[in-house]
Amino acid sequence: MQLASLATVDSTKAEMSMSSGNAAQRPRFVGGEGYAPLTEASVSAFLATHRTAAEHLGGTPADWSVREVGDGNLNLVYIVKGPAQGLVVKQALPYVRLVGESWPLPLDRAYFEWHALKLQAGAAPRQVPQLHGFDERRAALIMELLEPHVILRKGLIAGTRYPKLAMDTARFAAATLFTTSDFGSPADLKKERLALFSQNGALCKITEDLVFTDPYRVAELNRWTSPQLDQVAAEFRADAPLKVAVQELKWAFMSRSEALLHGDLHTGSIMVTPDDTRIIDPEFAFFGPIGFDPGAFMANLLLAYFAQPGQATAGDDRQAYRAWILDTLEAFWNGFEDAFLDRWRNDAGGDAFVPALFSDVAGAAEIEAFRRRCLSAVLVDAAGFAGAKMARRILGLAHVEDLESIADPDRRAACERKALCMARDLMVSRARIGSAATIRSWAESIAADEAAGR
Ligand code: SR1
Ligand code: MG
Repeated sequence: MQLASLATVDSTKAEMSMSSGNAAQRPRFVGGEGYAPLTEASVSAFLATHRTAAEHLGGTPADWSVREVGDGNLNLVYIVKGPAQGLVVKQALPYVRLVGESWPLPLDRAYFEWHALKLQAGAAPRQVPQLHGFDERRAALIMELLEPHVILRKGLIAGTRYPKLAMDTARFAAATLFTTSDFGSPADLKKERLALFSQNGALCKITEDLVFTDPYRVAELNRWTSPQLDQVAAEFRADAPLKVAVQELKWAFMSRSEALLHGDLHTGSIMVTPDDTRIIDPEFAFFGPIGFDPGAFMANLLLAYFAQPGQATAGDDRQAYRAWILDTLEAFWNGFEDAFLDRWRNDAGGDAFVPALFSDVAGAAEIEAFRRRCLSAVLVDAAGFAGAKMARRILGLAHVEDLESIADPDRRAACERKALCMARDLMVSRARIGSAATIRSWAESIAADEAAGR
């Protein structure tokens, strides 16, 4: 297949299958002639060239309204509405939007996001946005407009409960991680996918630097609530056991290609209503340790939890809501474990742990015990990754609105100190975690500890 010759790819003829045998080729489709950042003025003309998208919108380009709504760190995001329906155009910029053109970033990430979305749609069809097309020259995905969904992080700041969130996210994570692992995929397919997503290295490097390294050294782009957190930031940089723990986690992230990760499963990558949960933005997708995605989700629930005192008002102290966040964390982990084990017991299509080897009574008992040990180890990993993901949002470059929206710096720093205390415990003491209830009890005891916030 000549990737460079495909100017546009409608989802209806997305012929680049994951098993086409071309996975090891370096994609050559982005950044060449024809790429330019879209603007509100140019999006309609762009979509007019995409038959599927144009039909979806209805009417003519003159009838379409366009609004740029991207509030993430990397891309342009346009909402386009036509007389019939709406859609979203997400376009990669050739640099990190948060920082500017001084930090170049490959447009290829849109290609990996497109492939990841297709794989995720196969594993968890109701939980990703529908793809309408992919324009490789412009590094732009055309997708379903999720309405009336909101970004989960904003819902957590507003104090909204989402009854389906825990189980939907658990099922998404279990389905995508299991089916792409050696438990769920034949070895040749796993390796083919691994070869493809290994090329998303620039996005991995962001995580390697910003999550696992920069918060533990002096780095130009680091920032924190200062002067309130100056002391604790210095303590993190001097904390040898913590630095070993976080580098051990980094090594796991870099070397353990266990399953296709979403790679950035924070609460800004989830769109919700009380009845529906959709996972968006898998541009950081690559093969890594299974615990990384569950850890990212739990980290961001914990950040929301520790931010709640900063969101409290005279009429709502947020205590009940905080408890709901921890209920969600526990239900998520337990749901993930159950769903992953269920698939492993009943749908083991991979080449690792061949079911026929364990068909007798003794074998069945032994493999079941192994499966449970394996999920316990994934929880320990997830807890460690959660700690690393929390600390980077307080001491590193990219922060989260949960905490940033707390205007009073003393109040914000009190929340952040407790979150950092939790983050450190999760990394350094993760081997002691036997269940999600342990994570809950650690969070509750740090939240109740006046000294931890000082
Ligand atoms: C420079 S990019 C900063 C962060 O934004 C993304 O959401 C990822 O989490 C990344 O680390
Ligand atoms: Mg994102």
